[in-house]
Amino acid sequence: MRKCINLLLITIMCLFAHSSFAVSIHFNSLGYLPNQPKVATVSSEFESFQLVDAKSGKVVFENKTSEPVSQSDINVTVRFADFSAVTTVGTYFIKVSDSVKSPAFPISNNVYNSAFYTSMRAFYLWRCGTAVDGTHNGAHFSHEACHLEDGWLDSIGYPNKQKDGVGGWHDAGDHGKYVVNAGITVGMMFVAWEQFNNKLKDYNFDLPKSKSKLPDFLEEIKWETDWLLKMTYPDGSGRVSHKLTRTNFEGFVLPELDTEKRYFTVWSSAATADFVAVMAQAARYFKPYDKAYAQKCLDAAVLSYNFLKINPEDHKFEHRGFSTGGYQSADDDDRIWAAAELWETTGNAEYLADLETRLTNYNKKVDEVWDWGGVKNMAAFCYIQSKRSGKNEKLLSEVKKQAIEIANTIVSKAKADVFARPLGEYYWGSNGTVVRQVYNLQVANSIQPDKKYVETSLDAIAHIFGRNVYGRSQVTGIGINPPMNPHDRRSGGDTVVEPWAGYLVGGGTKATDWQDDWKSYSTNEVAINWQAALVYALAWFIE
Ligand SMILES: [Ca+2]
Ligand SMILES: [Ca+2]
Repeated sequence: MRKCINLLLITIMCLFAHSSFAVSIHFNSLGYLPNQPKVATVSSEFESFQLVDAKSGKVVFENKTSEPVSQSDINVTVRFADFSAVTTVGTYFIKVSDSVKSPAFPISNNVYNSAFYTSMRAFYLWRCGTAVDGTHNGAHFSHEACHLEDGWLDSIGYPNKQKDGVGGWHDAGDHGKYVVNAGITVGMMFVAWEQFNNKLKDYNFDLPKSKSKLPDFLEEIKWETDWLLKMTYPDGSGRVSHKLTRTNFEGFVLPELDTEKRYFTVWSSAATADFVAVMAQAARYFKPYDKAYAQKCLDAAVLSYNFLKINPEDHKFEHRGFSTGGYQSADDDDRIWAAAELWETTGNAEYLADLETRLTNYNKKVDEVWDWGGVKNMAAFCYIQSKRSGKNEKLLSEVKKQAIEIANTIVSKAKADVFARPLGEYYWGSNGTVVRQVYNLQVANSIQPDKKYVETSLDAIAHIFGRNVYGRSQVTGIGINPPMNPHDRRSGGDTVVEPWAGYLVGGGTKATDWQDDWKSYSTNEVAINWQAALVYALAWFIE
């Protein structure tokens, strides 16, 4: 009954939101950086526009919109309103007629800071094995300590035995924990740390008090790496369980109400390789703060790498009655990533040889579209950006060339899309790839700096926060008319109307089929892998 009342309220709020905002104007509702391009997409009937200072009411800029442009996959004809000439910090709105104007937005160097805080803090709110609570815009979210029995070993040959698997983050809209998806998630967050730690090291995410001396950003990642260390088999072999879940998905309840037994499942070589990669990264980035922990991570990475070396076949996850997320993936990309990160951490020639052999064997060394099922880019980009010597110059220049070509393709796709979407296709979770491609663009920019890579990265973020066909933010609690009904068990299971804040939803699986409906797991779920890509993209552009 409570749910019915919530849904009714939400419906009323959505109707109100729709009627109060002009969706004739599709823009980045977070705002714009002063010295970067500023473009909105407007309905084709508007041939001119004004930019108005929200405080004084004065028109600070006016111009014609572009010629009309049509796009068939979303069946729209639109024009562009370009106000890049305005570089003065302030709060503005776009006006296309006496009655049609956008909500106010800032032009400032810190327009991404608050979204970055909230989207990174979302990981804390995903913590399993502990109580969490947080407030966003006056709404309070909390759950009690959960899943303290994690987990049971029956599935891997130890009937009625338990082992400590408490901790980590819930994976997505469900409460399960999956190593393959944790891999790309933590991997992207460590890349953010590698590249932007000057900005991140002093960032405070209001985490619970702890004795740790770690910067908050690393402390939150450690919540996950601590759990990952528990996912190895108890036999000391270095094999890693594919996941820790129930046999089937739980209902739409808060985590502490999900009390059915959860199991360590059988291992897979993809999960084991991703474990190696992430533990090798952890060894690098925790070393300045905690040498003992870094060594523990490195030892775990080497043990599992050596296990994979003597077990070279692609050992798939066997479901054996589990119907929770499959995360089934061929292991070649995971193995090359493992080799890359171990080389970057240790400089050991054996790992470099493994990496270079595998990279040589790929014709396509860099991917345009990628997610948990294909992490080759993590290896290729580590190789490109590593400062270590000894690289095969011919191979390196080929990988760089391909990275540039792919980035140029991404740029051209954004330019061809009326909402500057840099990804030319739609599928489950494609919002995550829209922001993950920012890593492709960052790598290209590091090889051959060009403002088009920076601008397309900002286009990707703008698309997520409102410059899209819906004219709506794709992140709960942030930006214009954000999702209210994500496929998220915490949001569905509590009595708070607003959804848990800061979460990127998966987005349409076709150009116009996104539904803000909790039942639509294929378009409106939340997930750690997409979230990490959002955190990465925003981290580049925070002040
Ligand atoms: Ca894979
Ligand atoms: Ca709720």
